[in-house]
Formats: sequence, C-alpha cells, structure tokens
Amino acid sequence: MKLPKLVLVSNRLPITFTTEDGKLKGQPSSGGLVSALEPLLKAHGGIWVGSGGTEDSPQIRKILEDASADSPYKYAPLFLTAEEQSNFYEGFSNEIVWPLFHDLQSRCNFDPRYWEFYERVNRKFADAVEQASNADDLIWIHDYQLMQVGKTLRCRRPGARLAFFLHIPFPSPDIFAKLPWRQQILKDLLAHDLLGVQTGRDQRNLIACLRCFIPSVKISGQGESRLAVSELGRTHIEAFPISIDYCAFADQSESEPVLERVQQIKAKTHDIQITVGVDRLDYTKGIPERLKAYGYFLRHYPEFHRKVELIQIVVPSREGIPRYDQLKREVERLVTHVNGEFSEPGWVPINYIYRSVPRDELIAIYRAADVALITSLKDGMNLVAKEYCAAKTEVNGVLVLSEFAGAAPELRVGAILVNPNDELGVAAGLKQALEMTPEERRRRMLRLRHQIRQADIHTWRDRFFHALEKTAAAAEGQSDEP
Ligand code: ADQ
Repeated sequence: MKLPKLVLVSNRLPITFTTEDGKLKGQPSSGGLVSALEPLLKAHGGIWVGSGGTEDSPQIRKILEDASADSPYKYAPLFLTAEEQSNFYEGFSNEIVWPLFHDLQSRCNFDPRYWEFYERVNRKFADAVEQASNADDLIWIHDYQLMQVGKTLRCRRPGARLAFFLHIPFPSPDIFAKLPWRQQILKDLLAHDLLGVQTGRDQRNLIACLRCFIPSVKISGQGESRLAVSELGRTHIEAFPISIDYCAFADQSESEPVLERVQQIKAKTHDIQITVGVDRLDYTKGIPERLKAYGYFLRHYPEFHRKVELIQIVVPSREGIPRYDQLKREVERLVTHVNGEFSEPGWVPINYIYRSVPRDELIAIYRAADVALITSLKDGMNLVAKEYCAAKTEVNGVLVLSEFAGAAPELRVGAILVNPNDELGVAAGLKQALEMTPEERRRRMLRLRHQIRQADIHTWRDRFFHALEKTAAAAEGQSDEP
C-alpha cells in the first residue's frame, strides 16, 4: 500500500520537559496515546505537531531538534500561554470532555469561558498544522482536545485529507446531551473524511448522537463502516481498536536485562503470587475501587495472607489539577489503610510505586506478575491489558479485566471480566485468577496472545490507512455507499 506523507497532530508532543539540577531535560512521555503512536511514526516517518508546553525557549527547541535529528520523524511544536493551557486543557478538555465521555457527568464543570479557549486553542493548532503541512499530506488529528482543528483546516483547504481518531470512549446520547456545545462538536467532527473510534460501542453511540442532534444527517452502510452525509460533507465512521507493538513487547520481554530483573523480583517474593496494576493516575482507572476490592479480598480470604502481593504502579498525571491531587491522596490513604490492616513482618500486601518506570522495569514486572488486575470504570481501550499479555512469552499469567474497558470485547475469551463497581465481584475474580490451574492459565493466555498478535498496532495503522483510501475512492465516485 502506498502510504501518504503523514502529519500527526496531538495535544502534547511525546516528550516531557523536566528540570534536573537546574538543567532542562526532555524525556519520553508515558501514556496510551504516545505508547501507540510513537512506534507508528518511527516506522512511517512524517511530522508530529503538538504543544511543547507553555514556555517557548531556545533550550526546548534545541532538545526537540536534537531528539528528531536521528529520528525518521520531525517535531513541529507550538506553545500555549498559561491562560490557554489552564482553560483549554485543564478546563474544557479535562473538566468537561474527559469526565463526560467517561460517563462521569457529575464531575463536569461546564464553564462557558472554557469553551472560548477551546475554540481559540484549536484554531492555534490549525495554524500550526497549516504551516507544517502541504496540500497532499494526510493530516491525522488525535483525541478529544482537538475536535475542532479539522473544521478550521477544512474551511481553509477544502480538499485537505483529514482524519481523526478518538482515543477515549464516545458516550451515549443521554450523556452527550448534557454538553451545552453538543451540536457544534458533532458538526466539527463531521469536517473529517474519516472518523475513527475505539470500539463498536463508541461507533454506535456516535451515530446515535448524530441522529439525535443533527437530524438532517443521512447515515448509510451496514457492518463495520458507516457513512454520514450532511451539508458539511461526507464522513466515514468506523471502529479501529488500538493496539500495541506486540513483537517489540515480546522481544523485550525475552531480553537479558528483563530476564535478570525478573529473577531479582522473584527471588524476593519466593512463593508469593504477584498481582500487578499499572495506571496513569486518573479517576477513570478505578484505582481506589481496586484497592478497596483488594482489601475486601484479604479480609474475606485470609488463606491468601503472605501468599499474594499487589504491585500497584501509578504514573503521575495532570499534576496540579485539584481533582487529581485529591485522587493521589485517596490512593495513598487506601494503600496505607490496607497495608496497616494486614502487613506482617516479612509481608506487605501492597507495594506502591508512584512514578514513571523505565520500559525494561515495566516489562519485567509484567513478566513476573501472576495476575494483572485492571479495573477501569470506563476506558477507551486500555493498553496495559495488551502489554501484559504480550510480555507473557512463557504463556502463563491471568488477565482480570474491567468489562468497561474498550479492550474487553476483544479479550473476553481469555480474560476474567469483572464489574469494577462490584467490590465482591472483583475480589472473586482475583481469587479465581490466583487459584487457576497452570493448564487453564496457559489455555487462556494463548488465546489472548493470539488475538493481540494478529491485531497489533501495525495492523491497526494499515486498517486505518486502508479505510482512508476507500474513503478517497468513494469520494471520487460520490457514491452514498461506504
Ligand atoms: P491512557 O489513559 O494513558 O490512554 P492506557 O491505554 O492504559 O491509558 O495506556 C497507559 C500507557 O502508559 C501504557 O502504555 C503503559 O505502559 C504506560 N504506563 C502506565 N503507567 C506507567 C508507569 N508508571 N511507567 C511507565 N509507563 C506507564 C488513552 C486512553 C486509553 C487508550 C489509550 C490509547 O485513555 O483508553 O487505550 O489512550 O488509545
């Protein structure tokens, strides 16, 4: 397949800037979007447009230049003012869209000022994309912070090739209806030629919202791809469940440093079964719910005392936003509470790590862990579930997965699915996983690994580009069939 030149657009560039000993440093960011897209741009080349933060400085530009010097893709940074960052990102994106799209409407703050800044910053992104791209490039915009960039670009370049991928869930009409700017956002999304969402559930919700709030839109097509035709244009809507670079995870899991680290971890845990949780600090990940369920599990199944340990890794995220600071305190309180109630000399039931850990270390922990416990209240996909299985090259280990993660439909055959709001159910799922025979673990893990291998990040990209080609061909023919 001939691939077009790619201009990828996301809120942040995949580099985070920190100051160490008074010196500014850039390091790779953690998070699902970066984990998924970085290998893709590495393989394909192109330009990554995104915010470099709120301080434009020669040092930051130099770090970005150096980072792209040996890389097949280049960075095109833009910079926001502190006021823009606060109202557009912390405000509209994370106090409105993020909770609403994760069905947590009571957490929304529908401040109209946020909307002004959302529009303003999306126009700023469109300016940056326009400067960084040519008319023939494929402009691929990512995620909920940038739902209006395509609309501005479409006005300026009517023939542009515009695609959008939403990494988070799309809510049902009852929930989406709460958004004061609901019709505008839907119209903005219809500026793209191709609109990708994570799962069939998100596709159905988006189409139901279009039908409710833009009644003039005509939806056609059966099966996977649907076509929305309106006075705004023609938009193909399809689910593309995002994935990981399966082979890269599996290979790294077999590497010498990882194997050595696994031995060290196991030497310290002896006959204790390790359960692992790995999350960005976010209330959608259900970390307090998991800790409470784990406390319940230890209270009701004392036979597992000194036999199980939960390694809970949390990567700091959205620091400075009050709700996230509160969540951090809540997680720390629960860890202390459970450890205080059950610890004994030589056994601490929760090993809590609050930092970003290097890839080798993360994979070693996945590999050493007997169970992965994922309890998202709602999640676009959840790449940790797929990373865990890819790292289990010994074909052991059990995945306990929230039924509200986007990964659940794909992984339901091998995983134990749980409702994260059901403390008893999660505890029972964990017990089932810990008691599972090696034969059943192997049988389930084989199925999980097979599923993830055949639908990895490269397949995801190819499916997306293939859909784009079909979109272009259909536009030439102007047929109303997707
Ligand atoms: P996230 O909400 O960030 O992504 P997720 O898909 O689980 O969620 O990805 C988290 C990533 O961060 C994983 O690649 C994981 O390895 C990494 N990570 C987590 N904790 C870490 C730590 N302490 N140290 C180092 N790395 C860590 C968003 C959506 C998801 C969707 C992705 C991709 O919210 O639903 O799956 O985008 O589309």
